[in-house]
Amino acid sequence: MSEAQTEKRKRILSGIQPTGTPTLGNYVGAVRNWALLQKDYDCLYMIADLHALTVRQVPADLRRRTRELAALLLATGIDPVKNVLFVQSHVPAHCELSWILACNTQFGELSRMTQFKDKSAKHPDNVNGGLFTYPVLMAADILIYNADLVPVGQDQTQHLELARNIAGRFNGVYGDTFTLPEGYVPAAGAKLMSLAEPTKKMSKSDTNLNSFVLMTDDKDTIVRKFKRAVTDSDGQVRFDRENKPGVSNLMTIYSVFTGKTMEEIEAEFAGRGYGDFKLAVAEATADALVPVQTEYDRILADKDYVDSVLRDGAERASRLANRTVSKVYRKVGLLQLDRH
Ligand code: AQP
Repeated sequence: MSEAQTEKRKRILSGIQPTGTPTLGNYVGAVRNWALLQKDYDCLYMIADLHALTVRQVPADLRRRTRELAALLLATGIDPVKNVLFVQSHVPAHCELSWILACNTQFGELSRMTQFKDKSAKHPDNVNGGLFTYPVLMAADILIYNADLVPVGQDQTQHLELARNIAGRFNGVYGDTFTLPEGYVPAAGAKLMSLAEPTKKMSKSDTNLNSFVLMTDDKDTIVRKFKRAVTDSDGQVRFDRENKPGVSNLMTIYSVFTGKTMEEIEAEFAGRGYGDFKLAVAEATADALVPVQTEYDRILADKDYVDSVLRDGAERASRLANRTVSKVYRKVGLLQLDRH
């Protein structure tokens, strides 16, 4: 029995935004690990469509992508019976709790969030209130399920800290209500960088289509994108994030899919050009993605099945979430007619 099973199973909440087809970065850094976590934890997997609205979306695309994302998550092996897979907007309680938490969050705290500053700079024409209060909704997403653990990348640690602060403050004023969530760093996670600008994170909403590999890209596309990946002129396959970010990023990808260490990769490609190396990275990537893609096509063809999973997920998530909201409403003094 694993360590996590000897005590009460911990609860994990993870989310992904339907802002585009997930990239290799989303897969390696997050989604690939999710199916592994279900063995040891009670997992809730959320498609964060409300968060996606902080950036302008094409409505029809957002709707389509939400269903596609659900199918893709199922294709990676997430079991919808063992886990709760749901769409954020299908559980209105998130917004209800978010308001209460917003009333317990200071303007100054939100002003300090670096992601707000970054995203405002990236979308200067749409610095909306949702972008500013996004961390409060994220706190609600986590606290509403009393999640013990939240897998977060470096860019989200500040938001998790805020969620902990809000929870601690609320507990202090109204009595013990929320679990204080901890960050969780998956054993086999890695941050992948853009293929076009390797000092920047690989992102699904990047406007440069050559900057990412999508989880649904076919082998020819994958080969083409890796061939174009920015490297350097010194011609040596050597791991050095600082001075050789492009090559190091490709080595990270190769290492993830082959299990080889950086030293083994350096030895394998010593004296060979980047051409051979890029092709090997592309092949290892395509080999890893093909089984997921085959399963994805099969699952997506059955829309009724995907929708039934989401309906069931929404019901199960709502049951947990409504319980928390009801408790919070009572604690803050909102009149509930069905209570005495
Ligand atoms: N490049 C990456 N390397 C490793 N992990 C990554 N993640 C995202 N990009 C990388 C992880 O994927 C999960 C889901 O991310 P998200 O969709 O909620 O938002 P994000 O982090 O903003 O991802 P993107 O692809 O960059 O989306 P857009 O372009 O819409 O902003 C998270 O766990 C994240 O850490």
